[in-house]
Amino acid sequence: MSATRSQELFARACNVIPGGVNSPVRACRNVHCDPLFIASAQGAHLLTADGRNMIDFVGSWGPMLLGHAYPEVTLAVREAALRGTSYGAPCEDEVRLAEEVCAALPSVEMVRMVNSGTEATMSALRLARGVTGRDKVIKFIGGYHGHGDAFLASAGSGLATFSIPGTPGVPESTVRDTLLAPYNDLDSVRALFENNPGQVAALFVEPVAGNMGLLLPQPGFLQGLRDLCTLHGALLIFDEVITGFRLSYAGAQGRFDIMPDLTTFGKIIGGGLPVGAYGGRAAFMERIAPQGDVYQAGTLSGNPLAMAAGLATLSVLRHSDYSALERRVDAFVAELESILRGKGVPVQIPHIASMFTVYFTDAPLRDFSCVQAANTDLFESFYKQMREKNIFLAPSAFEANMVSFAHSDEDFEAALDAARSVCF
Ligand code: KE4
Repeated sequence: MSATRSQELFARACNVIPGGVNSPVRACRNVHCDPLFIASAQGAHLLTADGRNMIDFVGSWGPMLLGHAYPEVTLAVREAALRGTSYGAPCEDEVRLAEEVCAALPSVEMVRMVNSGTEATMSALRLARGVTGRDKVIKFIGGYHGHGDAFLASAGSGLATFSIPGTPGVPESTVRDTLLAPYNDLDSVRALFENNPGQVAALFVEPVAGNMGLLLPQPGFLQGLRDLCTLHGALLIFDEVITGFRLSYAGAQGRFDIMPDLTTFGKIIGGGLPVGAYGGRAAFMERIAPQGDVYQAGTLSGNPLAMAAGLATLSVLRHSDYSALERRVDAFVAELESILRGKGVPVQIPHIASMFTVYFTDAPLRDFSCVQAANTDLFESFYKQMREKNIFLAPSAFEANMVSFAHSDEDFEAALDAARSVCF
């Protein structure tokens, strides 16, 4: 059988790009598949280089909450491009997007735009260390906060997918200040603070974990983190790169009514263009150069096209019915869980708002060790069969699937029909 266009492109890509992809998880190695190359996307659908029309539950790993090529977003980017692609000087849309983010989240009084979630978390950590004069940082095993050195100690997402324990290239001295606790384990966090008195600058948490697959915070967990950080003088930093503007228009912090000291953003606030941001109380943010002495910079930060895409996206989301979408996802997940359980396999599908992950296990899902115990062979079989039926799921058991406002009832039904035909 002749090679598909995707296979031809992947073979060429592997000659000039490490692993043939520009981000590891896209390589689909965890499910022993080759990646599908995408030619275009519209709404909840992807068109592959071979002309396959697939229903997309990855959503570019989060940005595409409105769906692909949303008209207002595409028009805004097109019009911005006609005004030039980068100025190296401030523009009005940077102010407008910053004002919109601050208006949406009571904990954010000031915000700095950067170009990725990784830049946002790296910068937020530097700020926390600058503000507190402390070096240590607490994160959760399986939590992923981008590929900044300090966070690559038992990280989730791509690293968990490849089971890479830490990674070469990160000096031991760097991760020595990174303290690890199991997600949902307040006692471990309390012990870390007590064993490192006055040394912890910040605690980073994904308020809903999206990089171990989706794991929900147990009742009281987030408030417990808030209380411990306050007690020990550390900054509570919510990494809302995924959950920001997805769990609600006020993110996870709005949904769970917790006020972090700093928040990191990405994905949705760029509408698919490269944007990250970090923000919080003015007293902290004013320490960032040039107003303060904590340095952070970026040639393309606040890029006019990215700002236009983010503004257009948020202007629609501000009036979108998140609850209605959540009710549709709840119904879809309940039916999917019933279909798969009917095939005699252990399955759980934790979900919240427009995110879900399919775990093949009956064990309680509390932290990364629980996720690691799930059956990845069943996951791989499920993934491959769904992909054959043109359902594009996240190619890893350590990722969350993302639903958009563009997913129709027909899209949900097609995914359920595909699941009904799955054999284990
Ligand atoms: P980026 O540097 O990839 O824009 O953001 C890093 C990041 C930070 N914090 C959280 C909670 C994140 O989820 C991410 C990135 N998410 C992964 C997938 N879950 C991006 C996909 C990829 O690495 O290709």
